[in-house]
Amino acid sequence: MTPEKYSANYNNFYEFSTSKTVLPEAAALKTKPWIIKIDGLVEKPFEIEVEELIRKMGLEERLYRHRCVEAWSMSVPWTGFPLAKLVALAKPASGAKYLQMQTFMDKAVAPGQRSFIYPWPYTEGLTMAEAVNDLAFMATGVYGKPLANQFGAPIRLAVPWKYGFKSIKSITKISFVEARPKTFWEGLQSAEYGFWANVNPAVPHPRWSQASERVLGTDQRVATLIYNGYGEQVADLYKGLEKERLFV
Ligand SMILES: Nc1nc2c(c(=O)[nH]1)N[C@H]1C(S)=C(S)[C@@H](COP(=O)(O)O)O[C@H]1N2
Ligand SMILES: [Mo]
Repeated sequence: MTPEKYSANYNNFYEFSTSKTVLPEAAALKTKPWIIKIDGLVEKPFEIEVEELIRKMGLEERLYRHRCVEAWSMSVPWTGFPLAKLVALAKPASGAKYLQMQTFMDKAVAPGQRSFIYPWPYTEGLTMAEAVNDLAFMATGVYGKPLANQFGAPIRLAVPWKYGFKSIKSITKISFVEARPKTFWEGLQSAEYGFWANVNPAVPHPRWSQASERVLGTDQRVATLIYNGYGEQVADLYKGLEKERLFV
């Protein structure tokens, strides 16, 4: 949904971001219990209910910049835990090179999934090195409250140095795999939304510039920063990968 539609319905981001304000389109999603499956190249595949996972992982808060591929941005105060902790819990085998994440598939809950044009369910992926970087975050809340359904309840990814579409919502499965997984948008339109999708002002989207961004809630456009300003923490992840399309 576009920021314009949100702001037409709600006074501010705080109001629509809290659990009190579930959008009618997202109300049918039942998040209790919520089972997450961990499988693939791990010591032993398992399933875990999200409340139990949160008890094991603990919660912390992170204020992250969020940069949409469509050139708008905002800051988001997430609650959650580093993805690295979940990777440690999963005990991946040495052959595991990537994480593939998947959301639920339920056409009654998400009528958009009835469309055959899209390769539902939504999937995303990260390299193991990206997943264990301290910035990669599993969010369970925002603005100090549990995520509202429309924001990816009960658990979603936040990778702030990448364009927002990488941050898959309502995760039900994480598979540790050897080959690079095909992501949802890559399958549809790889020229515009690739696997890496790192923020870079110097690499335009095929249909618009990424040089600057509109800051939601203000009239400002500001210059976009490489890796969305997180280069010090993540630039090293891409050494030796210069031949890849790192910024689309
Ligand atoms: N599970 C899931 N996560 C997802 C998506 C999706 O379709 N399903 N879409 C992605 C894209 S392309 C965008 S723009 C945002 C949309 O988030 P919004 O509905 O809060 O605007 O979620 C991202 N994460
Ligand atoms: Mo999107």
